[in-house]
Amino acid sequence: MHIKKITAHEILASGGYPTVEVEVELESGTIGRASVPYGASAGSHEATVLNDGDNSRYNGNGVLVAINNIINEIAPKLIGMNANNQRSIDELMIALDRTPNKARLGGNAILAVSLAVAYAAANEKKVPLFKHIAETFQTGLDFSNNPNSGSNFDSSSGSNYDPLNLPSPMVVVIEGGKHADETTDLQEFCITAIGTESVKEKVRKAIESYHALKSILKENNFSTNVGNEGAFAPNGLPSNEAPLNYIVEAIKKAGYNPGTDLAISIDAAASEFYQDGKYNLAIENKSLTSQELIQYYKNWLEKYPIVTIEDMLDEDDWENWPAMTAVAKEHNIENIGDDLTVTNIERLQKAIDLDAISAILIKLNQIGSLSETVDCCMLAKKNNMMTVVSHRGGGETNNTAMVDLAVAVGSRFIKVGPTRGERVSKYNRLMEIERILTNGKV
Ligand code: 2PG
Ligand code: MG
Repeated sequence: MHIKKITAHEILASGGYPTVEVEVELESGTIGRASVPYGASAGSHEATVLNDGDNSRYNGNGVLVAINNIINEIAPKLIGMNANNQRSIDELMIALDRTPNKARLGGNAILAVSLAVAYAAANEKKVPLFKHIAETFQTGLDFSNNPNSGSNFDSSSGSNYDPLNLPSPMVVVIEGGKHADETTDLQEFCITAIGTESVKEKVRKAIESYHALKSILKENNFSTNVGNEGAFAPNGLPSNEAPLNYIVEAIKKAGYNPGTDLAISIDAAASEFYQDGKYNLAIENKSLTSQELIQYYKNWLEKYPIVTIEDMLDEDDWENWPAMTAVAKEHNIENIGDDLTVTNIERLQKAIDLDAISAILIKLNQIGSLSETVDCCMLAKKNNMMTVVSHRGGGETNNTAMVDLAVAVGSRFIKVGPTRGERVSKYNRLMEIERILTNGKV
């Protein structure tokens, strides 16, 4: 399990800019490889994505400095360490960085190494990444084989874990905000699977509804071009509420029940339209205070089958978040923090203390190491808080570590777009994990 060699290089992410990919080789010859994403509407309290700032390459967005940091600073310290000691390795990199937000070595550099180490260790153990994460951090989920089980999904699964507990798809179907031009002020409208069937069926129902939405948008003369996350990004919608109507219609058109099979999730990403104490809803020509905005949302919660809301207020509007959570609770839905909490245990603890949220979005690159991400998930779990593991809007890669993480910590949902290779790779991995668990080859 000892690390022999670490290599790093630039690859392109879905946004067309470079990101970091790392390969970790063990003494045995086993290799672990990982790449990391970057956000478009990144919260200002996130770990740093270290870009070169050299305008002669990729408009300054190269990541050669991060790569040099891996080769010259991180690798020499990690060679010879046991890849199974994930926490020590992550702690060593954090100490080497010496900044609170991984600004010196780069959150992108540290996370890519952190994940490549985890893949190498999992590969050496010949177990899937989700099982390795669950064992390493003792997340409380038991994916070990059950020798007496059959392979029929409906009777008993191949492991001690019930695949019906796998995370469900939260599929972004309409996107606006910073993810697409001239669309809604709010960033994301999702079709979220809330039924009790297998992941494979949930994916099918949600994606069929996405296709139904395409025909509905076309009928209403909207473009069905897609944005960053592979969701529709129609220009000229009359209001931020319009997508909610179309989504309900689409779910019905696909033959499902809004509110029982499939429901709606919203991510406002409100920091992006907040300025000097006001929330500016440009397409409606409105400028609202926090209290007015909460009332505006409340009206939707009464009318539509919404099950989760996310970042409905600015990332530093702490004093108004508890009121939003209270409204969510009245409607029996979850209020998720994303830019507010940035997968950071200190911000999560503050949110818990203030009753500012009831659930948390998790993104590995917001905090920048596997150990810290799992710690955040476990703190949420300890407080009976749902976790939702998410893709990034700016640039994703085909790496699927976020899915294995979601399974390992028992997340309720994964939030991912419905089309584009780097998005469907996540759903394909989730369905693969379902097959692995069902067939008992964990
Ligand atoms: C979000 C994400 C992902 P971004 O706000 O939840 O959908 O967007 O990666 O741009 O921050
Ligand atoms: Mg968000």
